[in-house]
Amino acid sequence: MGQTLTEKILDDHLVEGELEPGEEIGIEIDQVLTQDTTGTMVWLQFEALEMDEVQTDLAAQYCDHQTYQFDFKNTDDHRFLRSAAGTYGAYFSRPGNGICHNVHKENFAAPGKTMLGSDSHTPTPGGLGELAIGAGGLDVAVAMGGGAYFVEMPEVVNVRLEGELPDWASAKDVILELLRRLSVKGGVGKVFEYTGPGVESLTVPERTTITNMGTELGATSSIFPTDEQTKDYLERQGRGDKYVELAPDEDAEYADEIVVDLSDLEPLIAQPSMPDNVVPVREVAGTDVEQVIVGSCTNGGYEDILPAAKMVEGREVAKSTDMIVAPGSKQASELLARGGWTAEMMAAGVNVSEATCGPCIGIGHVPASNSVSVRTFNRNFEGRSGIEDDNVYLCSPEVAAAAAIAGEIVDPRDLADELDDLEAPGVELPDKYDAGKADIIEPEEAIDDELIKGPNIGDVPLKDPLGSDIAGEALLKMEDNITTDHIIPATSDILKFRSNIERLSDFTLSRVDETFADRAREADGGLLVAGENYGQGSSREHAAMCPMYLGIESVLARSFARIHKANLFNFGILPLTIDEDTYEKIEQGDDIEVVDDIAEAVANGKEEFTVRVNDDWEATAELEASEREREILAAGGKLTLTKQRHQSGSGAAPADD
Ligand code: MIC
Ligand code: SF4
Repeated sequence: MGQTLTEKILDDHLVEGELEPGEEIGIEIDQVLTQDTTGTMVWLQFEALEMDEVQTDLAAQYCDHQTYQFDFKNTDDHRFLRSAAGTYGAYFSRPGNGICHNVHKENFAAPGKTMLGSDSHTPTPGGLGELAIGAGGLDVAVAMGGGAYFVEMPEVVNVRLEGELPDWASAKDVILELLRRLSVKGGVGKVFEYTGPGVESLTVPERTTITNMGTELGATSSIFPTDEQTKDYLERQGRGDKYVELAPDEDAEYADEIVVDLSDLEPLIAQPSMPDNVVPVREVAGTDVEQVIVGSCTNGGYEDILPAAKMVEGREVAKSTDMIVAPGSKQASELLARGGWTAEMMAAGVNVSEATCGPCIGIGHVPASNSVSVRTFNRNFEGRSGIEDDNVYLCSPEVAAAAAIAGEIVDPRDLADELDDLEAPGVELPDKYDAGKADIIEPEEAIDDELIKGPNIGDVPLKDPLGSDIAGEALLKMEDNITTDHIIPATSDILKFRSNIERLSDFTLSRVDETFADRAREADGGLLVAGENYGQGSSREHAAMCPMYLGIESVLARSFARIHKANLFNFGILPLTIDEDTYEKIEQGDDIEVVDDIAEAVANGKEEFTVRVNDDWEATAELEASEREREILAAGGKLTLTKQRHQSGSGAAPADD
């Protein structure tokens, strides 16, 4: 039987297990990516593991989320990250050089390689045939130390693309269409592999928009084969030597097939406040728009901003609407400036920002109260923009620019009918991505050779080994699709404590219940109860670390998002799955006891646990965990376990993890 492209790359990197869907596999990692808000913990953990040097072919540290450095704590974090990259041998991308996924795509992404990144949109370079996976920081630290990465072998789904995109439909509409059909849970445990005749019509930047936002489906990764488009893109980036031809076997078998006829697509938009709340733009046309932002790792490239710039050229943004362009990278900014496009946008009334994630997580350009913001981003979770009860819509740069011109949501096809000189801008790549590299510090150019820690940089918290009892109050009962933005929000006032778990934990679940952290401290721990897809969204391990710090011992949920579940294991929190009846019956404030000698049961491979509620009724909860995950839980977390092994010399380092 032939192999899918995903299986081929995994096979080439396999160090443990078999490529059977659902089985745990260990793979070797070639490249590692970290960014400023997760990176500090990555390096603190790397330090705690007593590693000397990065062991992967390449590691890159980006500073992209909080580049405005509102607080010295952010600047201290950036300085620490530069010192860590220098000390341990990673590339360092300076604040303002751009978003990790964009800068990585431009400079390092390579077909056929594996990558692990401490950011959920790490799968972006799948658009160039790299198999890239998002993970918690500790998994990234271990991989950087040469350890294998362990993940459940995903099902590989064939997304067969047919036809070609019509005018005004874009790559964003491909992924919005998949979200419309499959929902934010539709990709859990899956890799989406794109095939079919429609692939060749899509440029690499269009492909990376799709692979980037595969994360919103909950997917483990997304990948395209390589072809002339890939070669062409790499050559224009001056990296033609990295090209490798990659394709699935003709008789490859997929777990499922989804057909998308590109020629049937029309401009789509995700309504507040979930990326899968997708409708045709025409359905919400006429909605007043106060703010439009073009940018982010999904649509912040040169090729994304150029269409918007062409649309506003020679016109004015509606007086009732602010339009902001936040490029995904300095390369994009520089090319737009050299091409005269920045001046055109400025003349049209666009506010051109530095290259940053910023507004995507509520850092700058927070929308006004009761207003609508239309963005080319990938997430519109409630409150993420920096204001509760926000109304954020997600769409393509063309739909965003149309909204900025009209001051209201409008299908660009209808706007083009109205304004007879508005033409579909199409997709255009520059002849050469000729831009400076001054903001990348190579390992050989390192400025520092020891870690520089500011006063806000704390220690990595450790948990005691798993005990025999887990009992306590159900401190919070939550609904379906709780995001890590709910668990630990990312806005500026909170983000500055990412390197200081003691302070950060004060904000745990504050978006769901402001009293939570105080109650958890008072109760000296307890349990959490949640619906489906608990922990979707960001990879931030802080969403497990902070509850652990507050004494949370177990989460009872209908189902878990992949990265968050791994993070719960890594920080020694027992993730138990419950059925719908149990979920419905448990109430916040109930006393819950997991009946059993937990440490022994976990170590012995027990899958079903009895949960006793209020000493009154009982239900069954399941632990779906590999042997490795059980060991991690028993030890009180992955850092403790890895350190123990390191010290005892028992096959030592993370490589054997
Ligand atoms: C996000 O988009 O939510 C982030 C901010 O990039 C996160 C990383 C983080 O929380 O630092 C992600 O996607 O993993
Ligand atoms: Fe940055 Fe937003 Fe992309 Fe996360 S989703 S990496 S915050 S641009």
